[in-house]
Amino acid sequence: MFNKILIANRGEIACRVAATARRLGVRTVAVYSDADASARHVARCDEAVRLGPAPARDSYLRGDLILAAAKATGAEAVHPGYGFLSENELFAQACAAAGIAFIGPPPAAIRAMGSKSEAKALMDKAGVPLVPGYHGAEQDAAFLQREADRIGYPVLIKASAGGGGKGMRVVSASADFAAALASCQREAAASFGDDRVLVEKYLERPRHIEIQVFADAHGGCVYLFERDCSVQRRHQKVIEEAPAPGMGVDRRRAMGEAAVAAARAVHYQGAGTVEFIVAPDGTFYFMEMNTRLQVEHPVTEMITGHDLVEWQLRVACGEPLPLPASDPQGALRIHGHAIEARIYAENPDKGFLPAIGTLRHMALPAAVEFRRSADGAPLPAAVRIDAGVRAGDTISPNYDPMIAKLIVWGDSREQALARMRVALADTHIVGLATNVDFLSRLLHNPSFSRGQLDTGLIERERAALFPAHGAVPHEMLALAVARVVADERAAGNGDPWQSRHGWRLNTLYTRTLTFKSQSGEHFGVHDVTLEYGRDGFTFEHGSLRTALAIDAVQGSRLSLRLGDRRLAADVVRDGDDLHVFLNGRHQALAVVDVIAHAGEGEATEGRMTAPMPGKVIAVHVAPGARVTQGTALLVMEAMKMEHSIVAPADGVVEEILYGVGDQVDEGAALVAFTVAVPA
Ligand code: MV4
Repeated sequence: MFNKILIANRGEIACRVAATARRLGVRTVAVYSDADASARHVARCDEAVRLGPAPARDSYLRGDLILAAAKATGAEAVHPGYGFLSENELFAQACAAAGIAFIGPPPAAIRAMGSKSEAKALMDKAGVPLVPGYHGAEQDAAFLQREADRIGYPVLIKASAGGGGKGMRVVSASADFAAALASCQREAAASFGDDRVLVEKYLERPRHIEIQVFADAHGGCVYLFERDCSVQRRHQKVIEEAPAPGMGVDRRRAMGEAAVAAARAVHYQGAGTVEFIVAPDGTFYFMEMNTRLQVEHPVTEMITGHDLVEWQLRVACGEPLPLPASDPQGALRIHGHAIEARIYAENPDKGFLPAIGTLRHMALPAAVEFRRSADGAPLPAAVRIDAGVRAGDTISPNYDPMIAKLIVWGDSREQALARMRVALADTHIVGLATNVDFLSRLLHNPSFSRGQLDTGLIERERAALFPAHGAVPHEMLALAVARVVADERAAGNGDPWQSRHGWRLNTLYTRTLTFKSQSGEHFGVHDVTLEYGRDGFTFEHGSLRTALAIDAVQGSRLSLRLGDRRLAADVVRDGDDLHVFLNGRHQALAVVDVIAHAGEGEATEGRMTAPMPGKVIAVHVAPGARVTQGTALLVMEAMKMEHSIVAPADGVVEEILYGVGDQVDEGAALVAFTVAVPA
């Protein structure tokens, strides 16, 4: 086993590789850019080497600097993670040339799988099923037209150099083919510098099912079953799970054996994923092979109980697969069901634009202890969090905006679904937009819950997954009000006479709190009335008027009773913003409290004016009194509510311009006040 490896990546995958290396007693070297100097992955490694400025091209893509760091620290191997240089054949070659092990496949395998058409030709030869179509070198338009007519419509034209859905055209009728071909060739030339295309039978509502394969340097090669990654949005995976819902034993074996055949066809070594596109009737076709460990590898680890990074390290230093040589495949079993949700800093209300900002608050579900399956095999925790950042970190625009992966395991898909719903409900992130609410809605979506998955699910369920933002539910506002009141109490405003809102022992005191909600371009303003009663409050919002009592406040956790309902939620304050996390839903509310800002702009002049028309009902201080900021000076009644006028700063009350019972107009000067000049 290696003594020391360099992890040429960042974020959650770097932390994850470091965790396994540490467990195996392998020392780790982190590399980092200036944006990551205090990042979690640096803290998780034994040593760290600065690469350069934040942009990936100046840091994590600089293979020369990474190799120099490996040599300088004596690392015997480099783990590339995924993305960055993980499928860069030249970097893999440079590692070998430098005598440093590249923890991944041979460069030739990377090359072979890097070209769509070369990969398909290899698969065809290996007997791996391909979508009916033409993948050859002939690009004459008339020839391709005849091929399309032979295949039968609808057909799909794909740029050979394309990927991730770019440069694809669906053609439904022969008459449309020529124009679509020309357009696809033009786009391919412009986007990839290569106008070659292939033509395939178009599969309607396909699923994306991929097989994890693992090969060692001694001819051993196994499949670790499948992952269903059909739930995607613009070719970005959102939810992945293993095993695939509805997968039969025979089809699993057929796909697994086809994937092993694909790996053997390119003399594969290490962790690889063979992606298949699957028609609704279950027929599967090779799509592409990824020559790296994938983001979603944890769901495979959860159902098999194996650590794929440990296998990568062992295979890279020449060990055989850690399985019985007599029947390695037979030693692998599926236990239960695992689901992964990718938590991204992105804003679903704004087309999933990446969100940047600082994680002011990040509460993630606790990992749940180990389980043992029916046959006693050790299984991973039922809830696993792979996070690359922690509270206080800033999500940089330079890299993929992933915050963490939530991975859950259950005895069944239903149990895994239930655990993921709870895990998402316990994921509270404040400071930037995330996709957590969207993921929660997805996990509750009936089609998804029934396992009716295909690559068009999100688009088809759009109305349910992206609800128009309507009113803010009463309970969200009640929790927001409770947070405001709890914070005021905590700030020492317990004394009713000193309360900024003029508590009156002998009369009912009511106040208005105004909140603003924003979602995308939509704004909402929500007025809540709170009556202070002897043993609690009366809460009024819209048509609801009911008792509200705060039962407990522990940090961000609030529990209260609203009418006959009991509510418990995290309500996190971020400046003037309140973030309510209740039962898997997150509501952001900005506190707009008129009185709190009354007189703010007048502190320097020392004049205090009425924020609205009303009547003076109490005067607390006499002229000449020396007061501190926030002291209640007088109380006026307006709009059936009482409002305290408080000292805007430390100072002296020169004159009270009105007496009890006087009517005052909005803006009327009430108090002549001299701000104390700091000593
Ligand atoms: C297809 C297809 C339907 N028919 N090929 C999208 C990008 C690349 N992974 C291949 N893709 C597709 N190829 C045929 N003949 C539909 C897709 C496709 C898709 C495939 C897998 C996962 C998500 C997808 C989303 C849109 C389209």
